Amino acid sequence: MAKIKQKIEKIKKIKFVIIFIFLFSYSINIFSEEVFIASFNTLRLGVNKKDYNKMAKILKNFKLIGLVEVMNKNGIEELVDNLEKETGVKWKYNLSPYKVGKSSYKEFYGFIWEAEKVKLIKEIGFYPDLDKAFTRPPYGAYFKIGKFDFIMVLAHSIFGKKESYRRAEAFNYDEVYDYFQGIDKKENDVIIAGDFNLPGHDEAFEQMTVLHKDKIIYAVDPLLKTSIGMKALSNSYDNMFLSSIYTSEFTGKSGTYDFTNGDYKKSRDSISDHLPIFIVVETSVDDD
Ligand SMILES: [Ca+2]
Ligand SMILES: [Ca+2]
Ligand SMILES: [Ca+2]
Repeated sequence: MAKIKQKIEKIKKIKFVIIFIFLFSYSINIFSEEVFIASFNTLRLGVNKKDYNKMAKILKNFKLIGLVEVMNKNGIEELVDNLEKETGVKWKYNLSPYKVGKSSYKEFYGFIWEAEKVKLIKEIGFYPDLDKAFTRPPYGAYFKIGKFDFIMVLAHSIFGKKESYRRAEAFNYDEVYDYFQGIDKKENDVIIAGDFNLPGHDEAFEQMTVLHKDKIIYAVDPLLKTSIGMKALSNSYDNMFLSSIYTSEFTGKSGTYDFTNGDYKKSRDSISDHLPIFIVVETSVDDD
């Protein structure tokens, strides 16, 4: 009899522990605030013909989106107008102060965000590319979502005639990271996002992804294709790099947003030849 009683006591204890674990993890979930941050190569926004309403339907899934290949202010403003119509809430944008590139082709970098959720703390500006290592020097701004504040840097690497041109540029991204990391001693969240014209695991990024003391990772799996060919998705060119030491706010969840529905040509003609890529971050805490 005593043995049975003991057993029941034991079961009660286990039950209590299980309930406690359940409540504990549930309470974490109550306070969790996961937010999707994206980057997107828009394929000449403002110049190419676009279905802006469809584009807004795609991008409304994210709270902050970094844009490359923005050709003019009208394009980004039309996108913001459509996002506001689609979501019923206010959106804002930031455009780099000038276009960058070769004399034959230049583009702006841009950010768009849902105004209630995301705050632009400060525009930081271009990477001071003294060695002229980049055709389009990366551009950064300082944002805050919930408690999570971070510097988001946009990059659009050279495509060039050969892969070696792209690699030559890619070797310098560790210096871009160091520059933006060095801007603020206390703030250490730096996310470099955009179209790199190389997959994240390319050896040209190894100064960052293998050798850097901040243990920088690429967030999007290179097995995921991020650009749209005529008959299929192709190449994993878009990604985000961040420090796995400092940016523990990154949940490890990331991906591409495939809006093509298998219709590649129409997608290219009306939206872009790239998919948006994203990371999911936890915004209820910030450690720096
Ligand atoms: Ca921070
Ligand atoms: Ca720093
Ligand atoms: Ca952090």
